[in-house]
Amino acid sequence: MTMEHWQRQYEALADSLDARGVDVAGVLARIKAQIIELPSWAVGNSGTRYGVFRQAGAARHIWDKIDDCAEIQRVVGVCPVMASHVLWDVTEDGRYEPVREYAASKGLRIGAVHPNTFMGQQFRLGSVCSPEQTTRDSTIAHFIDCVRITREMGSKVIGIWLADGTNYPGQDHLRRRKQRLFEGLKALYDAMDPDMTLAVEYKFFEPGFYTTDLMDWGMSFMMCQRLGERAKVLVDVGHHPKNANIEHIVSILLDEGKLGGFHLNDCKYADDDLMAGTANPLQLFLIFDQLVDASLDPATTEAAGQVAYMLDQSHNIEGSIEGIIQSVMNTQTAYAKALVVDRRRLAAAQAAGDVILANRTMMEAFETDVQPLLRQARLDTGRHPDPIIAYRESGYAQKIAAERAGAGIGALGG
Ligand code: RM4
Ligand code: MN
Ligand code: MN
Repeated sequence: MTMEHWQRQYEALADSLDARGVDVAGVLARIKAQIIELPSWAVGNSGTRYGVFRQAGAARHIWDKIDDCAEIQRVVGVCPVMASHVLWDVTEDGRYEPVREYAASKGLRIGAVHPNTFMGQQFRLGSVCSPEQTTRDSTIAHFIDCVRITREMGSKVIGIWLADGTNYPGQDHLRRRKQRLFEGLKALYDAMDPDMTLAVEYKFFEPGFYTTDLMDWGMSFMMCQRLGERAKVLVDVGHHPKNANIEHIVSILLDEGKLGGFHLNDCKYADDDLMAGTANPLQLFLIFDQLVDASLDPATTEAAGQVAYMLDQSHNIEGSIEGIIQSVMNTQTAYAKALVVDRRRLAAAQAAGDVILANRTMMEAFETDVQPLLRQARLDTGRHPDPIIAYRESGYAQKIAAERAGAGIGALGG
């Protein structure tokens, strides 16, 4: 495709959106201003519990991860932030400041910092919910250390996911576990700097198969309410029972000012961690529709503006870097479609009880090909209109495959 062809496509789309009453310049500006955090843990090798398919050039350590994230940002332009998992992103000599500095030298800052309380032997029965006092104490010590790490990384957000749960009825006392959960989270919350935010992630099962201590948004929400204003719910798209209405959850959290952020990915069955927007693009669009709607309502503009968007996925068969780029693009697509909803027509249809027209208005936006808009946003910022092509043409994959030959770390990835 030629530049002229892209230009014509953009002009045709802009005309039809204009006729729909969409402020095209405003939409373009919002597409360019979107920020999606890259998951440091997704660029290394990852796998399933059955095995790991090693990728040529997979990141071996934190420096490679930063290089890879910087390369992704070079082609997409909306990801100047790298989210971090503390245990996997430390330097060889146990430091974090050099991580921030090296990232900054590559044009990246560190986003949400994720403590790790699921990989040590002591966590067999849980972390803060464990019946063992020593495990609870050492978890809290790790939490407090994470506040220091977050500071050293120059971040203001801690994203917490706990693997706590039980496998069998009777294994532990459920109300006691709930009480321990609050105590542990409170210790973390109280240790945070006043300008830090805690994002509390939930997941309905796994690794616990009978109970999970932070099992759903209600549980996260309740903990956050009790903790205070700077504690908010983190929604990982893949952490719900099948067919849960995530956009409805999102709307309620936005209205309560309690939506902290997202872990974006997609799933067919459970916590599959597939590329965002691949299994259920309609769902991703409907989630972004709620976010855009809230951003336009003065009552929720601020709450919507504070939401952090992170990718949390793992690339088992596709190349990690391309998988992440594709997820970014799919997320941009969902956002752009939400931005072109004819909200005046929708509001009128809702008020008139016109169910058909209301739903058609939504579907009209979902079915709009927004790629010309996204390409234009990239061209305007000096980028190739197709980040995957830009990446493939750069020779970066060949370069890292040659440079990193031989070794590969087994990063797990959420
Ligand atoms: C969990 C959850 C967390 C991620 C871990 C590794 O399922 O998604 O966000 O950090 O996996
Ligand atoms: Mn997650
Ligand atoms: Mn997960």
